[in-house]
Amino acid sequence: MALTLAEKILQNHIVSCEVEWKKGAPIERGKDIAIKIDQTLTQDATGTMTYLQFETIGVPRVKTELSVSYIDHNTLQTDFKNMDDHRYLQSIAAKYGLYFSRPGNGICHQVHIETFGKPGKTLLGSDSHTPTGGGIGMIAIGAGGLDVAVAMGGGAFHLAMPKIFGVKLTGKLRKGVGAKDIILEVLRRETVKGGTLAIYEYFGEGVESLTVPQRATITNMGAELGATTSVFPSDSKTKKFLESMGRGADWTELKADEGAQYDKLIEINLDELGALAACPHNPDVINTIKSLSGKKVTQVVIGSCTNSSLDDLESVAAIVKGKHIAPGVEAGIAPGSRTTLLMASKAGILETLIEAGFRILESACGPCIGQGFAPNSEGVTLRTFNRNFKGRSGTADANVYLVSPETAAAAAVTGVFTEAETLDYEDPAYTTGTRVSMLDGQDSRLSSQNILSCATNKGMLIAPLNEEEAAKVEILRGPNIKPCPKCRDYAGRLTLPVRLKAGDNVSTDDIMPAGAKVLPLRSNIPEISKFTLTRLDETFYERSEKENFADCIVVGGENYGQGSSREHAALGPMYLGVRAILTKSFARIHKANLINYGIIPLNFVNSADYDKINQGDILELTNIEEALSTGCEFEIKLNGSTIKAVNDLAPRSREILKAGGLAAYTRNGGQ
Ligand code: MIC
Ligand code: SF4
Repeated sequence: MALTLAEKILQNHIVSCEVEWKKGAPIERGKDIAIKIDQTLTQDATGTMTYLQFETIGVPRVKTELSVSYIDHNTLQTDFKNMDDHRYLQSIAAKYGLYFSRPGNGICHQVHIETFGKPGKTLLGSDSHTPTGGGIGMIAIGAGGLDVAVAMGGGAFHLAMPKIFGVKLTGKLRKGVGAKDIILEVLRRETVKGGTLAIYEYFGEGVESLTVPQRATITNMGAELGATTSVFPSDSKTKKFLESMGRGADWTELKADEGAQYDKLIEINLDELGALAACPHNPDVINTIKSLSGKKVTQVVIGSCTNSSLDDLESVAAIVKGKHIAPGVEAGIAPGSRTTLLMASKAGILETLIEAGFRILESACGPCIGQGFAPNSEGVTLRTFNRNFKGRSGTADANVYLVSPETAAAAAVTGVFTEAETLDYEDPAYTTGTRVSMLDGQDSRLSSQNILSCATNKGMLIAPLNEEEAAKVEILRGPNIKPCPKCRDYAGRLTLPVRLKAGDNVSTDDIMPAGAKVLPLRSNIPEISKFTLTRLDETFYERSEKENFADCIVVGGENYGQGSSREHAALGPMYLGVRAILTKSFARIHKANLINYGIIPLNFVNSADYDKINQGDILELTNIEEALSTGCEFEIKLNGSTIKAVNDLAPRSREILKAGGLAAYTRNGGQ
């Protein structure tokens, strides 16, 4: 039977499955599968909670082939807290056999693909943009920190067998149109919830024309589709990329079987694609740059794990060369990794950017997570990032547009939305009519010797210690690092007031904001819980405190919990008493995090019931015990009438809820 590439990699890693399956035959979609995880990654903002949990598992050393702890989010150090976290994470890496990527080495996803990613392997990361690794043919999945901790301890990762959607690319991108425009086009068609419980697999002749960094832009932002992950084949381009990085031996060829069937087919002709933008305030509010052209821009920021590769910097440099940032615009650029920065410096790209007036930012998440470079009030900011949720930039009334580096560069020099392809400029990457990456090692812009010397300069990466040395390491804990709180005890029946009723597309930034003020509290749940749901209701914490943090429920609309993998968006509500969340639908990672922390995720059988509920109403969950034991629908009483909620929980998820969360379930011997 012909299989898709995604299914082949998954099948190579399956350790158990809810239904019977035979290798080589398709697995029923939606059924719980458990896969072996080869590699893990964490970043500092989710990492501290991950390792606090990992410490409680009690294994002396990580059991994966490779685990890496990155510092890239909390690098704005305004007091002791962030650096204390860095030191804690470094000591953990030393003790438990992980690589440690020091602050300044770059954004986890960019560094991982350059340094560690391998075609055909599985990667689980405590960051929603982990699917970046799909750009080199990995099955790379974002998850909550507790799931990553379990994987580091040797446990399998459980997920619902995804549907596999095929994206067939034909043609070639025109100069001035970016890989970002491809994923924006997919978002336009599919929306932020179109990819729930699905993998997007790219194929077709158009794939061959895309460089590895371009592919990684697409798989990175597949997270915004709500997808489990996205994947590209591993071909000759992948081989050249890995060779440039000094890792040719890590390459294997991978592609779908001839005649593989997809659960859905999307076709995009790259010849016809123009520049696009995701408009305020959601990544699927797509418009053409043509229709926005002439609109004034006040800020441009290039960077983030989506668009900060050498290819991206080169595209920008080509457009701004010999020009200057327009007077009404502030512009910043953050190379995604120190390796990229070094290469950009050797290739003369950095010089062009400095001459054009860019402010060169640290190789870190920075403005993408609201740490610096906040726009002006009511500002119009063009960013090459992947998320534009209201307030995430640090300015509540700013208008954030997500665009390609090409569009960002064109706006930076003209001061208005401009289609890059309407500008007259030379791009050395396009001399042959298709983009050739310097990382393909094919041309003279940067010698392969120079590329290799940058790629192999690894002083900012600390390798794991041997077991003897590791045993001597002392874990360093700053005063802001507090243990992860315990889940509330399981109850078979609950009477819950509706403490908040929210609308559609509530993001994890709404549930637990990031930004310079809140991020340093990621290791301290009692403190960070004070910011729970403040974006939607500033009184949420105060009201919870007034109720003595009594049990309660939150009601939401479609796609509740989209965005980040941060478990803090489950931990904060849990700490304040939220026992269940009733919505029209959930985003995948958030739903898994809720289950891991003992919060029951409920979906209306009939969405119209949403309108019957008001904030302050009392909902009685009368049959929790029966629903979790048998899998029957949940019954919720409201003023004498019954509302039904779907029970689509896998048997293992139901057991986790009954145990009072994943930590307790694992302690009791659950797999
Ligand atoms: C994000 O882009 O929202 C983050 C910050 O990288 C998060 C992780 C976090 O909240 O720490 C993510 O995407 O998972
Ligand atoms: Fe960092 Fe932004 Fe990427 Fe999240 S989306 S990992 S904050 S760069």
